[in-house]
Amino acid sequence: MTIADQQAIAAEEHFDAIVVGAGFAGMYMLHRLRAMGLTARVYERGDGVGGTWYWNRYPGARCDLESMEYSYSFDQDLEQEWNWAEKYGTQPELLKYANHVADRFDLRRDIVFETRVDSAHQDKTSGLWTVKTDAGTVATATHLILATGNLSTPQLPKIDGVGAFQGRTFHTGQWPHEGVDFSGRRVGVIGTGSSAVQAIPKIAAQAAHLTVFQRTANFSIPARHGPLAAEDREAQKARYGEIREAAYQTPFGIAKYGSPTKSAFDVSDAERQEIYEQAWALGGQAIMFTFTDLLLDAKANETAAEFVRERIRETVNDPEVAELLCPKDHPIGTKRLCLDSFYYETYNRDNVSLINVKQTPITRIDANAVVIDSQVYEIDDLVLATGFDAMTGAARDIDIRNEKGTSLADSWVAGPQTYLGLMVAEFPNMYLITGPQSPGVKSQMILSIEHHVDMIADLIEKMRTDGSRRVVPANPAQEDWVVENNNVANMTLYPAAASWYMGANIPGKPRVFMPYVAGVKQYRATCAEIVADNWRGFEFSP
Ligand code: NA7
Repeated sequence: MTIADQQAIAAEEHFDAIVVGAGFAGMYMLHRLRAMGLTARVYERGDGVGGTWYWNRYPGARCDLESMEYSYSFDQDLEQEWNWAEKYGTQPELLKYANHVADRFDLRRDIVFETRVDSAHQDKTSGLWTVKTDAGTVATATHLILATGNLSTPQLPKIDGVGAFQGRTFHTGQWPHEGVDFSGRRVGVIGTGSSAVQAIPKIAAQAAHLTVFQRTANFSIPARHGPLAAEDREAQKARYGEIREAAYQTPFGIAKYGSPTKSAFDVSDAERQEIYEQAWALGGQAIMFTFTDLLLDAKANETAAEFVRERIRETVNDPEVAELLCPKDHPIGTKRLCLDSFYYETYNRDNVSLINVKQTPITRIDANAVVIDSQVYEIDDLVLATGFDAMTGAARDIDIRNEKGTSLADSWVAGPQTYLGLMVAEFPNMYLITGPQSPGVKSQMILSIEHHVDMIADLIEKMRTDGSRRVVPANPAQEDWVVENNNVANMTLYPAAASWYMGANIPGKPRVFMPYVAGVKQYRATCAEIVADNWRGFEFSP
């Protein structure tokens, strides 16, 4: 240990809990810890709260769940006093909401901004976590809580020359706060996931020319968003408790869409078409909630997939472009379903071209162009809508070592292993909020965040009551949960897609299906049963 290290450690502060990240998860966690009378410190990379909604400021960024549901439920006054202006919150509106929550609950005084956590090492004698940051600070804590987000580590594509581009380069997940003016510019967008699908219509409306480089066509459904009428909002507020309760009883934690009751083949072709037409007219995720077997049976799925392809063919004037935009290599809903506003219509504009990079990938990026074989596409600006090292990237980026010196990255080398997506065997007193093998990304995120935060608070409370200082999941319980997670996934069509749920978007990342997809209702019931059985699978010690 150097003298500087010794001085730093001598000056260190101690907290009951250190929370990494001040997005929606970190903020609510801090609020709960404080209410329990515990000391807590939150470290946040950005200079403000909001996580996803702090970083993803690209044009058109908005939530793909309706804001009346995608919002905190933990405080009824907060629910009643906040007025969402639009059906699907825009990024600025969601960020404003996050800031409102931070102010309302006076959260900022325990959040250290513009500070990245570099390492968290657990002492083998005391069991305390020592957390070091890029600001050179050192602090210890009894509990380490990773509220680091599932889509928070932007992925730069491994394309030759990407760093040598001389124009402006933007990643959708690290968008400049002052915004970007594309007027008169030739813009290239790489990627056609949710971020690109939202950004492309906006960029096309401004740029001189937009070239979209598509590797995988994605299914996108019109969001049909618009202002949220005051009477609609107030009617929902009047029955907010009921809406939240209904959400818990659904697979995806979304009350708006009730659980379907029929198979796609329980109805005639004409009836099925009519049901899809209605869902299409409603927009949003509705189509995926029409039949019970859309994510279980390939033939059932294909009926919905083909319905959407037909809408694409109807919308896009050039039949070749339309065909290129029709997803054919994965069942609908097995990659994150995109919601859009005039995405397919954008390809009817004279200033937009679509380039297929599936069979022939981008060869390289030059100082002023994207090059594919001998084709040179000159651009002024490059937008990388290339996604994230999802679900495990942020936790793996921190040098986390348990009391034996084993790193989390090493123990997850073959894919993440967790108990309930909440804790990791052999990593005592370390908690994940909506970690892999929990419903998180396959649910209304804020609902799942609140569930996990409440469970972590309950665990810590139980330890206080019992006089335990250490909790860790037992290995067999974790192994069983990992097997259960895989078994559930293998009963569905999800593993059929090369998605970020599978780690497939990151070269070299193990292909393991990460979210728990038996649904929110099932997951909550399992957790409640485990807790009632005296936290079965968790080991507590003094
Ligand atoms: P996604 O959904 O991971 O999309 C990334 C896109 O970038 C996707 O179309 C990728 O194609 C494409 N991509 C990535 N690397 C390359 C290279 N090298 N060449 C060409 N194309 C590439 O990220 P988003 O930001 O859109 O959305 C993330 C989540 O945020 C979303 O699901 C919502 O939950 C919100 P691929 O499909 O891998 O072939």
